[in-house]
Amino acid sequence: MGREEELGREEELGREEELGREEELGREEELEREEELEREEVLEREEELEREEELEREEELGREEELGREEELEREEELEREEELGREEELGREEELGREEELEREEELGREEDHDECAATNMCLNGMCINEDGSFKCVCKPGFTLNSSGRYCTDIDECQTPDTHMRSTCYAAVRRGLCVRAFQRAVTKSQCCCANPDYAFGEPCHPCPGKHSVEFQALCSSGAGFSADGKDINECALDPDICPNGVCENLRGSFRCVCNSGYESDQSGRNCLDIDECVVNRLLCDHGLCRNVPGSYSCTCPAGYSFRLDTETCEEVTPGKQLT
Ligand SMILES: [Ca+2]
Ligand SMILES: [Ca+2]
Repeated sequence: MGREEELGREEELGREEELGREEELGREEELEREEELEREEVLEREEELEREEELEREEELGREEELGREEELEREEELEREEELGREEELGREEELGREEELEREEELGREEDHDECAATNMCLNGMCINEDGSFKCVCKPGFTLNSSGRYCTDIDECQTPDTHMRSTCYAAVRRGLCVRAFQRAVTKSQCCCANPDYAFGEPCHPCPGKHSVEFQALCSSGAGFSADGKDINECALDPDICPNGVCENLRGSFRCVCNSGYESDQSGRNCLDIDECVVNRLLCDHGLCRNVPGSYSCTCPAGYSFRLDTETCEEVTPGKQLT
């Protein structure tokens, strides 16, 4: 009896102890789990912080880029504003000039109020009205021409007129598409091209219109050798090197070359050609060897002969004669 009770109690105690241990174990496990959770949470929070920092960094970079772009835009806008101001200023200046011109015209008109013609509004437009006894005269501004009525000036369409007051460079020739031998004096197109259609004119330069072209006829209405205003072109002044081996002589509508000795002019009279003395005079350098040289000739006499200037021949050297 006593033993059974004791056994029962022991069993109970054992069970209780076991339960207590189990409970303790459970609590420990729970604690471990909690700790792990805490660790995980911390890690998660750290990761989140890192991500946030990265985002912030990215945002900042973005902002900086945006600022850079904004600055660029601002700079561009400023440049545009400056350009516009420049344009406005220019326009303003032009307007002012225009106003000044108008005032000048008005003053001019005002001064001659007592004389009727020039006082009329728009009289001698684009020009200057000059009062004369019982009459008047319009003097046009450059680039304008008097209208057939004589009462005002109209703009000259330079594109329609073959020659203008514009002066530029005249070139002696065009070689392989390049204008060569520029003349020093600036001339008008007709002063250049009507002198010689082989010339070239302008900057950039263009070959002159061909001799038989419509353009040439329009440009050189007075004919070759004359400028558009009908005046003779001084070819010698235009091209100082026009007569190599000669002297240029200006002629009305033309020119000619007066050749140096040893040269003769060709049929055109505009070129000086070397004379081949050896061919012209077969007796030249008799007994010797004649050699033509530009502007002259030379004689080579054989041994025992010497050149005599008076006869232009090689003569046998005789000791007796040499002494005399
Ligand atoms: Ca001439
Ligand atoms: Ca010669």
